[in-house]
Amino acid sequence: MKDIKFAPASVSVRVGQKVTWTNSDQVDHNVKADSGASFSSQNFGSGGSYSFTPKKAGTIKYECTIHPGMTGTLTVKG
Ligand SMILES: [Cu+2]
Repeated sequence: MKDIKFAPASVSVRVGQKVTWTNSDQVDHNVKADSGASFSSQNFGSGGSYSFTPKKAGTIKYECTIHPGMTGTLTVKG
């Protein structure tokens, strides 16, 4: 998370591979799944992070609910 964006905004991982979002901005962010999974982090500040490990293949769309348009896509391959 950098410059009020997910960087990179698209990432591919394998089932069981842990994904960690780290906040490199000076403002709070969060991570909330919109489709394809169900997770929602607390807000966290600079240097904070949140991790999620996908259990099944598919496409997960997620966002930061604080910042409109701050969205990302996680492609999970089996
Ligand atoms: Cu944000």
